[in-house]
Amino acid sequence: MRRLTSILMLLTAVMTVQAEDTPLIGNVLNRQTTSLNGDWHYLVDVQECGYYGYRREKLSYGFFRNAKPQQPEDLIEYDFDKAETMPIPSDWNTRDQRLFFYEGTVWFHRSFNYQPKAGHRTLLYFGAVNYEAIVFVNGQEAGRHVGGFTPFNYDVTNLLKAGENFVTVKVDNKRSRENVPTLIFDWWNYGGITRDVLLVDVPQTYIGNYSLQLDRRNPKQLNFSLQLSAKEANRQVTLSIPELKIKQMLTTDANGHVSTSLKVKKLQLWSPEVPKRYGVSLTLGPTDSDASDMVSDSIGFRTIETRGKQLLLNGQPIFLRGISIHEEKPNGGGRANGPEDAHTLLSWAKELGCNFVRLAHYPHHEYMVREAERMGLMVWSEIPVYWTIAWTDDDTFANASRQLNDMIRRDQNRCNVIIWSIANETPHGKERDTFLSRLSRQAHDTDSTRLVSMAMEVLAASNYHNKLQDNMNEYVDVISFNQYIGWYRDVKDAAKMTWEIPYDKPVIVSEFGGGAKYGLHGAKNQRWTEEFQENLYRENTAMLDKIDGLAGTTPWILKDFRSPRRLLTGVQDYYNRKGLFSDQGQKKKAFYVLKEWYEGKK
Ligand code: GCB
Repeated sequence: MRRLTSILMLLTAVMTVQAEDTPLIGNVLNRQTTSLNGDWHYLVDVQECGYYGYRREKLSYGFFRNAKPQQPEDLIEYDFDKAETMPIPSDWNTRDQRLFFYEGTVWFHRSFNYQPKAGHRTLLYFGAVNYEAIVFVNGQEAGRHVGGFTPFNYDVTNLLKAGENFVTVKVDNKRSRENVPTLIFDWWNYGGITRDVLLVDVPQTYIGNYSLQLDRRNPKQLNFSLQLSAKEANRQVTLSIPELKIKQMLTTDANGHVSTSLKVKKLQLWSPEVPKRYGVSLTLGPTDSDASDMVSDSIGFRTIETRGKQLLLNGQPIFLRGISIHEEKPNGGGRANGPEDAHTLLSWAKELGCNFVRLAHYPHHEYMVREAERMGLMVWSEIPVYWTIAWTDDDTFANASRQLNDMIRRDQNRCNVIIWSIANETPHGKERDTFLSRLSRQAHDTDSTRLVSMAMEVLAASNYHNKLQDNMNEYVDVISFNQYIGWYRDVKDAAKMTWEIPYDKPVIVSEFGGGAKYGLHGAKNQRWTEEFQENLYRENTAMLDKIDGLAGTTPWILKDFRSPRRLLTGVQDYYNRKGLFSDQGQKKKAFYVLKEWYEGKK
């Protein structure tokens, strides 16, 4: 063993340049990028022998070195070039039958050609990797990231060389009690590099991220701020919005930061009916030099606020005709990851009459939010603080907090996002309250132009009277709760139910629903039939109409989705069947009940 170690260490001795943990670049889709999507080689490493030695010591000559035999007698027990390939982005569970239930480590590897540009830097960007990613470039660690649904990037300039380069990613989706989400959750734990991989070409100092928003209280004022990637003073930043005849020159302060407020006279606000966005361009001077940077965006403006139990969009009361959606491909399952998937799923929501979608239970890919914005759909975006998190673990909190931050930072210029949700169905208790109130404060501090909510539970009803009581009520702007009358409780109860939400805030019923297998027909009291689900929707919508202050609903759920908790053979077959569409995209009868109810809410 020792001999092998030394041979390999010699073989693979490379420089020890470390890449830095680089703050998330904003609006990556409109930067100068080269896609690294496509076929990547992969190796399934059940015991992580590419990373740990036989005494579980960390190897300095692991698979990330991409070693090749140099002499005929050399022993190297892996070869990425001969390994099978998988298209990226994707999930391994639906790409390789052997990996359907697999939770563990898979190595991904590809090579690419690169020519450095003088005075430029290169970021390596991942839209998402589930769950833990350790990223290596040319055998050197660029960084590691936890959390399966948020983007991250590393400045890899110093790790790259002219010509052939390789990137290797150790992806591990093992669940653990301390993770976010934790050990149990009702969706498939799809593993892999599930979103785009990009090389981003930026100047030495570049536009890091920025925010352009309508002032929360004053619809005649735009607030703008921008942060450079470095603390460089006296750089000129130009903000222009040609359609509004705005061209504003600003100079960065010692932190490489600019901010300003602009008065606007006539602004067409974004709304589901008219999802207007304005072309915006940002330039970092001096222009016509290698140091300049330019980013364009298209940004909409709206206000969202509450008044008592009312929700106001652009100052007008609005009812959120919503639906919950998991990030799965519209026809056939697997992780959704592109603009086409987004368009199909959101078209179904539009057909249902929706003006709102709840992207459950984690931040969805960026195309989804952008496509929803284009199509006039408001968005609830959420982090996977789901069921029972390790409330007292500092690392767990740091992880959740980082996911919240990155979710907000990625989408802060998407005006259709109106609600950041910090949790789903969490158990009452002091420790939970501390954890969640910190997250709520963080969301408010990071972004004052949106509302904060979380999906709560009504614990028990006595004499059919449901009273929502949750200490978190004071930390959220919108009260939301899930309830399953007709599914986890008798449907006949619905008509008798009364609801008391003792808080002067708008109310969203963030989940209700029941399962049906598409094509299974029978009496309305026969579980799993489309008629059962149809009746459940009838009873529930009638009941919801009696909730005082109801400002919207997001029934559970648009489409059947894979879940390891749904084992009933012949009916569930590892699918949660509460979709209004089947996993193959066929409409069930309940779809029409909800559509009709939403017609009446317009
Ligand atoms: C819930 C959860 C959701 C589940 C759903 C169900 O309350 O929030 O993630 O999938 O119930 O189907 O039981």
